[in-house]
Amino acid sequence: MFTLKKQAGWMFGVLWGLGVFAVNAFAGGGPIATAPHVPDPVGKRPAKTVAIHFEAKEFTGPIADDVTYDFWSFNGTVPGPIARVRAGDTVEFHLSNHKDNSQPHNIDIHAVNGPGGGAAVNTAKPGEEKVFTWKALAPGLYVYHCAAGAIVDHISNGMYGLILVEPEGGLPKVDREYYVFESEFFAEVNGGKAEFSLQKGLEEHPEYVVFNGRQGALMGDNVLKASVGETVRIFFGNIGPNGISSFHIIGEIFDKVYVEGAIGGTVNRNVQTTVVPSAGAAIVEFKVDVPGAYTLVDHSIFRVAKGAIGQLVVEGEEQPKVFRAGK
Ligand SMILES: [Cu+2]
Repeated sequence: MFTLKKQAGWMFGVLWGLGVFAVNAFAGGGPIATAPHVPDPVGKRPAKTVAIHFEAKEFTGPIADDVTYDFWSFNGTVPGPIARVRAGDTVEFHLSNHKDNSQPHNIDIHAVNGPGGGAAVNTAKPGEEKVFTWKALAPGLYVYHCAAGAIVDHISNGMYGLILVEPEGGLPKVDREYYVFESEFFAEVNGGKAEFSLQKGLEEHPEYVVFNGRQGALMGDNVLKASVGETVRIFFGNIGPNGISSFHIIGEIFDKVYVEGAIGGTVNRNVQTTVVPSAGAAIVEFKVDVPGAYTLVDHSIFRVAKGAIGQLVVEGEEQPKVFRAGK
């Protein structure tokens, strides 16, 4: 979570000028952030009109150590940003398609009530911008994705992410929030280059299954962090495109799971592993009681070897009444 909102005016200008606005909580003028970060809570503000700006961007980047992939993305990251609005907001959504791209792109937002989740009216050719306006009627955590062309290649190449529609009054306060997104990549790998394979998609044999767009995105210097006693909320999405995720954190129990990302429906308590369907989401919350490294996995455990692993490192004093070696 960020405290940028209060100082956003001048700070945005300064950081942008310095070229270090990597977190881009407000890049493009909307309430968005780049994984694993999450925009500030909407909280108790009244409903209003919110402008969100996405840009379809094709780029080449790492998918694993020493292996690159030609990604298609929203805003140049995989997954795309997480956007945050509240129920009752009217969203003026701008989708531009970078002029250097090879493909038309659009966006199907699962939070939208309307044809194609918006995709029926927002397909943009390279160099074009499309705008559509929709009202967020139902709170929840929703997937968005590109649905242009044959769809499968646009989804498989990285065009997806999450939008959170908060309920009126906001979600309960927590200490930390993170954005984690699981996806499969179907590829033939040759000489440091992974190339999309339609055949592997049809066979449902992913070469990579990753959190936040590449192997190692949540490992090493990029682990998630928390302190003993804090409550952590993870906004978790899974695109598939084929696989159902069995999201689990080794050594933790989810105190609360907003099942299938629904807000206002069932909240399950004391959950070990939660099922997240293709193009679905879940919100999990848990208090971290004991210091140490906690490993995020898709517990369809062979997928760990394909990249479905990350870590949350918890710092603080040992809590021997909760956990200790020996008697
Ligand atoms: Cu696309």
